[in-house]
Amino acid sequence: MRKPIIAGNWKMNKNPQETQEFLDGIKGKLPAADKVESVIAAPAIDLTTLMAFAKDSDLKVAAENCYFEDEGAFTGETSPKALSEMGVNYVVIGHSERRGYFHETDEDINKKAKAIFRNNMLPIICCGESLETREAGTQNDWVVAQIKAALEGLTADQVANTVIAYEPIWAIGTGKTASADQAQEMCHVIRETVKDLYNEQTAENVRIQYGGSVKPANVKELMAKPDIDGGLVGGASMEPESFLALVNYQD
Ligand code: G2H
Repeated sequence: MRKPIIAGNWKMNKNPQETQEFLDGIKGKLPAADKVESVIAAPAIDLTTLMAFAKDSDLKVAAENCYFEDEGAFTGETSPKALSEMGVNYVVIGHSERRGYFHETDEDINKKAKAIFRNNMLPIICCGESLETREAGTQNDWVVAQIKAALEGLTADQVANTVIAYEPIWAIGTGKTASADQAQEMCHVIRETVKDLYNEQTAENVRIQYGGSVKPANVKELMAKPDIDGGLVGGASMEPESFLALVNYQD
């Protein structure tokens, strides 16, 4: 039985003070950790504030990126080792904004996934096709190739603990959500890919999120789909009330 995982992705928004205000708003209102995993992925400058809150609550914390080396002369990068030492649980990698604006490659993402496991954290690996690819009808091949490249060399045990986020680029921040059926279809393709690469048990355990204009109004329908285990949510995760409505979608 896979545990649902709803993760906010704040992108490059909120400073530490705004982070604290958000946390004051969700205090005592998260679902029990055995029901739903509630995660916030935040800019590196906000992680200390989030970790201070997380130690006494059911909130899990994600970084939005890290480098694939543990330390060294890499000015401006974030060390996965340091994130792990802070107690950070997850790192989001391969978001389409990082692939697009910062030229992150499948190879970088694979190296980052390995660095995250090496440092005892778990990756949330994003994948997804552009509108052009969807209109050409080649979205399944595109996403399967991204998944194969990202998981290259990972063990079955590691993949069973990985979170994969399917985010069609045409649905990100556009208000255009993929229909629940479109999202389910691709999440199923991803699970079948994991089964082909590893085995049935690994495919049963890997958790797959949908991301792209998820909001309180559509979260229930998406979460009812058999291969959708969670959401990666940008815009609708920014305010306490909306984030709480998402993580408490079962109520
Ligand atoms: C997709 C998503 C968060 P939004 O990027 O990962 O953002 O929910 O605003 O579409």
